[in-house]
Amino acid sequence: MDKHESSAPLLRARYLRQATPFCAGCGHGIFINAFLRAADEVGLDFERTVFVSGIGCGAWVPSPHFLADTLHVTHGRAIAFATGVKLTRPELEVVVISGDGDLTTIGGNHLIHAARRNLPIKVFCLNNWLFGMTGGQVSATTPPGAITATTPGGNPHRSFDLVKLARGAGAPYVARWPVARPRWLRQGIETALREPGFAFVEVLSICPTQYGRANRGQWANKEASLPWAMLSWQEANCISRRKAQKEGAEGKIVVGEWREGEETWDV
Ligand SMILES: Cc1ncc(C[n+]2csc(CCOP(=O)(O)OP(=O)(O)O)c2C)c(N)n1
Ligand code: SF4
Ligand SMILES: [Mg+2]
Repeated sequence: MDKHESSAPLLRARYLRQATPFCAGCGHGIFINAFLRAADEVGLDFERTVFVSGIGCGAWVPSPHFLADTLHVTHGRAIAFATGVKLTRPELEVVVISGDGDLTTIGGNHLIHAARRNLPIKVFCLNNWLFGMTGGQVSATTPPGAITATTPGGNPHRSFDLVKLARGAGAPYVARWPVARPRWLRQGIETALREPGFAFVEVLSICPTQYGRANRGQWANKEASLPWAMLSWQEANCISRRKAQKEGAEGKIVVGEWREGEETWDV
């Protein structure tokens, strides 16, 4: 048995104020599980940590659920508020947890400048490929061709590669992990929490309710429930960086971590 498994009730009592409101099968719930285990493992002191989030389902992860000081701020401005907290109280850990719409669409400008300045905060972006909370509208990370409430004929635009975006803006540590691989995710969160500088982690989440239903044809496993079909798709379509370097990554999503100073950032 995983050494963390037996401590689930303890972790809940120690770190959660109340039950979370997510739809059944939402990937954000898997993230919470992984995050709390990682935080416990690295000894993140919730008394000395400020969690900041914007608006959206992803933004509901820390606030009001975590037993810590949480700022639930204006949509798109989580990193702006986090910047203020870190500058005025540098001794505190500042952790931003929010969605792709919040951090990379309306709030993209704050993200690139925090990366450029190497602001010592941790940013976890829950990327479910659209605006989940507000009814499933297109975001900057919606894949081309995907059906959303505002792109019923398929998204005509390209999407951001968040790893390349954050890296291009100067982030010294960038990672991408899928919720379909909770162990990788947990270990990746641990590493990010230990980083001294700006750390950006793209969490490939899933939104069965909005994205999953609108794009039913994409999920190969037609017999499975939607969350399960989406997780199976994610598992089958993500490839570790190490494996991709040996085998190539054609058509796959490369997951892993990227550090400043490496020779190549391509894969
Ligand atoms: C200034 C402003 N514009 C728009 C909204 C409406 N709004 C609330 S959450 C949201 C998008 C959330 O998407 P994301 O951050 O990806 O989170 P998800 O729900 O997908 O987890 C939007 C557009 C708002 N609250 N404030
Ligand atoms: S709408 Fe989507 S992102 Fe929001 S709680 Fe439901 S499944 Fe999760
Ligand atoms: Mg989203």
